[in-house]
Amino acid sequence: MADLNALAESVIKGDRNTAAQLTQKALDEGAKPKDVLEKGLIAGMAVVGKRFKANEVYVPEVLIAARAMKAGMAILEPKLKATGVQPVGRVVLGTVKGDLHDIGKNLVGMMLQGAGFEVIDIGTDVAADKFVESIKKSGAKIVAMSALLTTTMPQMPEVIKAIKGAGLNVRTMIGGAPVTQAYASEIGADGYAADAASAADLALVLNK
Ligand code: B1M
Repeated sequence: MADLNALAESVIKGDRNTAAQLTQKALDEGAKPKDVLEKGLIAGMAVVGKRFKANEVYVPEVLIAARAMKAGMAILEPKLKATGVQPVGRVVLGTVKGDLHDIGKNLVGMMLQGAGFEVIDIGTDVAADKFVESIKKSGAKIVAMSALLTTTMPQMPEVIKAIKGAGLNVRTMIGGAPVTQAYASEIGADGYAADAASAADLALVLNK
């Protein structure tokens, strides 16, 4: 029997070599790719997300855990595709126009992947029309925007306006250090999350 708890533990510890080895071993032993993903890699990342939210671990530990998860994902992904396992949803993620900060956005992306989403990361300094183009191209149902500057926050309602103008039916979520729930409500975003782990939880709710 494949030891998926040990795989989850290797992600929590950020041990990428063990995560890769245990992913391969689980597949060799006949574990279903979906179980390896959900009970191994995602389960591990969920624990890291909870600890991050509770300030029990910090950004470096999350980055190292995400690296271990990615090492396992690299082995698992072809098998998932071959067995037709679908991601739980698809999210377009970017930092808004004029803003080059990407550390928080990247963490959000990792947590979203850790929760089973396919993430289309369109980078930093992203104009409203590029968000719209990416939603159309990918068919994503959620758009996640990050802003770290008070001067770039006003780009968020611009993106929402462009999405509505294009007649797209997507849920919008926002975050970043200067962003608040009050601001999300003011601009008509569907959700706000204060940190990367909460962003993944929120996306799961918006995805329903
Ligand atoms: Co800049 N910077 N920076 N900077 N920078 C800040 C943000 C600032 C607060 C520093 C300060 O003055 N005290 C300040 C903004 C002030 C303001 O607007 N109120 C500032 C400034 C002014 C600037 C420049 C204008 C400086 C200059 O050139 N004069 C310039 C702007 C460049 C631009 O974007 N156009 C600039 C440049 C830079 C660097 C390039 C040097 C570098 C960015 C490197 C990079 O990202 N690749 C940088 C950095 C590193 C910072 C600080 C020090 C750290 C930001 C960070 O990465 N934090 C920052 C000061 C600070 O925060 N202490 C600062 C760690 C990261 C994990 O946290 O991004 O908040 P954060 O993400 C969190 C949450 O916010 C949330 O989850 C994450 C993890 O839990 N979250 C989301 C983020 N996005 C989310 C999306 C969601 C949900 C949650 O849903 C979609």
